[in-house]
Amino acid sequence: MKICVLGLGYIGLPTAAMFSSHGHEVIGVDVNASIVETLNNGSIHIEEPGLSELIKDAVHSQMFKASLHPEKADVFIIAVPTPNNNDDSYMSCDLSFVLNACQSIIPYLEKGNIIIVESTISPRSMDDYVKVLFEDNGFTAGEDIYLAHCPERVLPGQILKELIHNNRIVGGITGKCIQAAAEVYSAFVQGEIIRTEAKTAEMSKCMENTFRDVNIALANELVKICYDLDINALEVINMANKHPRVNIHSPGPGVGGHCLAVDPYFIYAKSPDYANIIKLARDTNNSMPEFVVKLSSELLQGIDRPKVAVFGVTYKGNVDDMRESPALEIIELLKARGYQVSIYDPHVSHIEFVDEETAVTAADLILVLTDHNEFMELNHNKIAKRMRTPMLLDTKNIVKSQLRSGLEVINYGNIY
Ligand code: SAJ
Repeated sequence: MKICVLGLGYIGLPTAAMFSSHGHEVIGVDVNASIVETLNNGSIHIEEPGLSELIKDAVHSQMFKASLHPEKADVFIIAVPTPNNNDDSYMSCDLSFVLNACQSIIPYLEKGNIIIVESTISPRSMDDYVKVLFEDNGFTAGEDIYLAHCPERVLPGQILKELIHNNRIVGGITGKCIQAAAEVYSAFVQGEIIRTEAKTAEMSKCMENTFRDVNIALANELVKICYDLDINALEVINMANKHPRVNIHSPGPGVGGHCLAVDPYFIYAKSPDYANIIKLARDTNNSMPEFVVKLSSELLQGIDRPKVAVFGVTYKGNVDDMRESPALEIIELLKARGYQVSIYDPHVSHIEFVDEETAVTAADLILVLTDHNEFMELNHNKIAKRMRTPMLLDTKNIVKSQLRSGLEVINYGNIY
């Protein structure tokens, strides 16, 4: 099979690498010339364990090359971004990158080609927009071409493993489309290949992330309630989760990333009259940055010109991705209160970020916003000596108090 992957980001690139390492010729297409150049030199532009080796080998063996333009292929896989539209609070799904990618392959399409959309899209997008685009160009799905939505479900940080072992949903426009797309993934998927209609696959993917978002909102709401009622929220969660059928997720500073903070709106925008819990969960998680800043300001009361050292700006631990990260809003809110803010993140190089020592020097509060492994191994004694007021507020519950270190560790279990 020759495969053309459009969009070489967090999903497209590992998918391209996976097909090429399983003996298929892959052409990867991206609109960004510097990404294309980096890849053709055998390097990568994102952080993902194991990916750099795969791409280096694939470029070397000429099984993978990157380009600014598509070519003829047997299979076209679309893995481009689907952000939220800026339409008031609906935040509907912006399909423009997906539709542009579809349009860009029209000149290369041949009878029998398979086109798979992997990008997360709102329910009914394949039927109402993607299928229509190809029909308008003279291609009938299920007859001339095979069209399917096969949402990716991999977790950043373990993408290569999950691409192989996760179950894969294959949602086709017709039965023949389902069959054709399922064969494509049998190249490397060892999990179950689940066959369904395109619209069911779309809704299922959006709902998976919505389930997690709603569950996290519940945990975050519990933190606020326990703060109000003087109860240890972390102990409550720990205890409730000992029940065999309860699994409350972990509270935090908010929900970020390009999935949980985005996809629930795709459902809400399509059915706003019914999607009540989904919207409320989004609002609750969006309110967490304000809550974190409120807690910080209570801790900093009475301190002259407080300095806050923010530890971690990525949307979650051990990745370099800052998309939709609640830390970014928290930093803005802290600055708006007139606090001095220093930022340390061992996974991101940024002109405004500093190293650990500089960040904590003369600080009054360390604010842990991301669960990077590095933050579990801090030397509290050393840090406390450099700070003006040795306090640490851990929103991710990863920092354990160290005896006689002088650094006071506060988390959602003891904020009351
Ligand atoms: N978070 C919490 N509490 C938790 C778990 C996560 O506050 O208990 C926060 C994280 O800190 C982060 C956000 O939620 O800010 C999202 O992190 P995540 O690890 O839950 O998920 P993502 O966005 O990295 O990946 C999700 C995954 N979906 C599910 O687990 C249902 C992944 O499998 C999907 O492929 C991915 O979205 C996607 O692309 O849609």
